[in-house]
Amino acid sequence: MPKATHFTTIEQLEADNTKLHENGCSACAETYEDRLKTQTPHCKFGEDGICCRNCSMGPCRITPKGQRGICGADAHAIAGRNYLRAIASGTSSHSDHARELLHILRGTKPEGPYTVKDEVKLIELATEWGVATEGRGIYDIAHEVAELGLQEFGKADGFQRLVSRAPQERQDVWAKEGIMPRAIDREVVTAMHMTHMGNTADAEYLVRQGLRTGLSNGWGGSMLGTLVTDIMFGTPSVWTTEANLGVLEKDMVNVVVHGHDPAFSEILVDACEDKSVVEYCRSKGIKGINVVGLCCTANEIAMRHGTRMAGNFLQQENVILTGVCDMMCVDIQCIFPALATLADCFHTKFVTSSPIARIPGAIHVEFHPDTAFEQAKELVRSAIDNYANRIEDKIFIPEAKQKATVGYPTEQIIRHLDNVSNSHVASETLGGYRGVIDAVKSGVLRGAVAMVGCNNPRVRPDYSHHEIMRELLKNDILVVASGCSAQVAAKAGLANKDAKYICGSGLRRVCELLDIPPILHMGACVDISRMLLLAAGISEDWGIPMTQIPVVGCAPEWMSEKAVSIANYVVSSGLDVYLGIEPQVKGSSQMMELITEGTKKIVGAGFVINTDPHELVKSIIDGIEAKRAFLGI
Ligand code: BF8
Ligand code: SF4
Repeated sequence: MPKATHFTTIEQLEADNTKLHENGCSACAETYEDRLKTQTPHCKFGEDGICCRNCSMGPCRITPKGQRGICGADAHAIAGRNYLRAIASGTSSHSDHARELLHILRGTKPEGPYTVKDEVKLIELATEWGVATEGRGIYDIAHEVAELGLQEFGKADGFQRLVSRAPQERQDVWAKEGIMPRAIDREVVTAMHMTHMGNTADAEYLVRQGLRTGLSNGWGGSMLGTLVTDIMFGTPSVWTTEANLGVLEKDMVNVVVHGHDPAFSEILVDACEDKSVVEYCRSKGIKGINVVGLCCTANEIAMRHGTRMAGNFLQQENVILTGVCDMMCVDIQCIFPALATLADCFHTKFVTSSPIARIPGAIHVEFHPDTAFEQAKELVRSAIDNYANRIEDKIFIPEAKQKATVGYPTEQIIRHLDNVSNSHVASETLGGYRGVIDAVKSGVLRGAVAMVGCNNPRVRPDYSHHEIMRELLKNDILVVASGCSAQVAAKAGLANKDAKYICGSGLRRVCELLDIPPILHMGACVDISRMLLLAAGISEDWGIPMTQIPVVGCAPEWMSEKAVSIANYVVSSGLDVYLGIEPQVKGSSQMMELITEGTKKIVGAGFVINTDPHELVKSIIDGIEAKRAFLGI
């Protein structure tokens, strides 16, 4: 068994963080820790979700003496409307990301820069959608599939096509409850319309539209995003890589890609490997180019190239504070506007690329599909030129990094299960998820948890993820992880095959047999759609509804509106979601009841909220055991 020191503790991560902060202070830089002080305590009305500025009679807020806004909206209406608007925004973000990718797929051509890499996945999707494939060129098919995918956003009639991938039981529930997702834009627009002054004031109907809007993300936008990414850049496979700030190199040009859009990061990774660019780097006497990822982009490129991961959300400033980030290139979502000013305190070139995310002080280079590769090479050359501008006194690279095995989309999980024969854990009948289901039925595995979401300075960053994951592993509960949660696992050394040594004996046996780490890295936040398909596959192979499988979701430090949308589609899909940060609806007793208990009556699942990670993980384990007891296993 490896020593405890084999894993990186939260205390070690925090010590590095403190040193980096000091490094920043000496460079007159300000970070989120400084700004947090000026924003604490937070506005109570905002925290409770009971301020409204949906019209200019307001803003209105609910107080003991003012129980209604000027129009008469009460706390429930106001909190419900704010909540639904968050879901609409989160759904827009994931879905617009997918839409951009579909536009690129529509323009793919054999000579690139964007091509079709996974033809099998394209043909599968084309067949599912009734697109003729016989005797047609692959690009012809890709363009028609892209066209149909784009129609999922604005079609006048019908529901999301990918809903047909959900178990029939779920589809029946959604149809019966009137929450079957229509066109994605339609659901978002309806949510915005419902929350306009003078429309819905009944919290239940706001929550119902939240479920429907979330579904248009999970079984629509996000799933489309994942599929199209796989088609254009390849379905991920297993890679061993490294994670944490120690992946930055003192004697190499560090190019950091940050954000979410793989169409951007893939091209940059290619540009960093381009022969002429590498030669240019050597001509300057520099050892090489070190391209690393941040946030969800890190997950995307790690799973397709083995690219190393510099960190998650709250580490984005730390990357610049090391003093060796020669260029940070960002696209969309979760990018601190603070990075532009922070970069000015160091030598870092901070480059934005998307018209959706313009930031004052940044160098803006708008990428165009046809010229993307040339633009990317130009940027990397400019990063190489910038290497000479480093300021020696400001350099501090924490040493901490851990090995991580990443890249487990559903296809990989099935492949691993199929590779096992005559096992003690899996049944004789292999194929699909039978092996894992038998392991759960026999109790070797107790269940599985999808660990997702961000880190958040409202709590001790990364701590909740860390504590919860370790406890789950000890209790023979398999973890699948995505987004910033997956990176906590990677940084801590828990996405490493050696992490089996801290697992319970059952999970350890499964890891040994399948040759997997106990935390399966499934990708970025859009890839939570992969988790939906995993849960759907387990439910169908088992022959029980999704609400009954001992699988739940957990977002212990969520912060973004995307996370609110995700939580809604996971719950709508029948899986309980455990939250460690309270949704901003606390000022409404009705809303609190609706999101925890009310949705159980609609979709059979709800939120469990607890800000103490140890209590939260206990309730997760109890929840899984209750599901097992119901099944009599
Ligand atoms: O989509 S987990 S902080 S990086 S929102 Fe953002 Fe949260 Fe990280 Fe990716 Ni997801
Ligand atoms: Fe106030 Fe009603 Fe206007 Fe909201 S919609 S700001 S509660 S008057």
